[in-house]
Amino acid sequence: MAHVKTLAEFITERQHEFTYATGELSQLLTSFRLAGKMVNREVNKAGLAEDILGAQGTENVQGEAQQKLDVYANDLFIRLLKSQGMVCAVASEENDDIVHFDNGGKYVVTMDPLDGSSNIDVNVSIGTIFSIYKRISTGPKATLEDFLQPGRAQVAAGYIVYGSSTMLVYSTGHGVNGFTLDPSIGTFCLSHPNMTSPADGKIYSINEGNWYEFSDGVRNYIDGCKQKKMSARYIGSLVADFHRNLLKGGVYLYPGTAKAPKGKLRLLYEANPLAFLAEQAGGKATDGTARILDLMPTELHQRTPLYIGSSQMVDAAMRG
Ligand code: AFP
Repeated sequence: MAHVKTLAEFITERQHEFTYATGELSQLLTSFRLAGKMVNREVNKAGLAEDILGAQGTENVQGEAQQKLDVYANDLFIRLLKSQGMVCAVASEENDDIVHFDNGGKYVVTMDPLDGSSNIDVNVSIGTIFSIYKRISTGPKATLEDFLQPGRAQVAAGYIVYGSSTMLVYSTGHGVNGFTLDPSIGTFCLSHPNMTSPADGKIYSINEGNWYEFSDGVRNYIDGCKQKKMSARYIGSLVADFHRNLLKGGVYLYPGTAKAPKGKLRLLYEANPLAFLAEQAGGKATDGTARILDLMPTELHQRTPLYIGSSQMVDAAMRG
């Protein structure tokens, strides 16, 4: 039987590619690896456990109802990141403010611990998205500036998709690799080495329910997709939509609308990490005008329009 490479082995083997101290990356990723497995366990039994499934009764900073699994995943990722000492502070989509550990750690993390959580109750794929940045500030406490770095400064980014199988996909700026969780041994195994985004594709993903709010350019592009008989695929879980398009070739659009010119998605927790991965796979990510990774964030929970996926399709969508 051919030897299957585990995520732990792969990280150790490739840690020389990480720009900073050897060993730090493996410690950083260990939290995501472990938390991902634990969230996966809870997601898989969500239908059985009444105390996990369903709304928590609180709202997050975006004013969205928090599902119980959101809260579980957020607490778990924060606890594990705190325990390994490399991370000084975390900004999460689920928390109003930065969560400080005051430990002088060299890195900060931004994350969406459970993206697409309105899909939990209906058994549809959801995901975790994360970014790791080197701190700019020194001293025991991280600052807001540590988090307001442009996306091109990410030292690593990744996502976990909890779908028909659970996968962890990440990049440290040297390509993108994907690992599938083998539930029989509880280990992520290298299943998708050197993932590359097809330059073109046949799938477009957009919430067409917002049609009357879209600009003429966006409507023109969608009309063109229909004339070419392309396939419309939209899960409403960004990680799952992005993952499918990365494998098959496609474009995901969440443009600004008349009511919400900056769209819905968050720059720090969703757009930047996925833009980093898209570019590392040879794809593209823009806000309709500018490269996502060059945007200068001004606030933690900033929103941005997002055009992401196969490079030729992103270009065509921008032309309108
Ligand atoms: P939820 O976490 O509230 O389900 O939002 C998911 C999400 O941020 C992203 O994963 C989806 O692609 C997008 O919102 C869907 O938004 P619409 O429901 O407006 O299409």
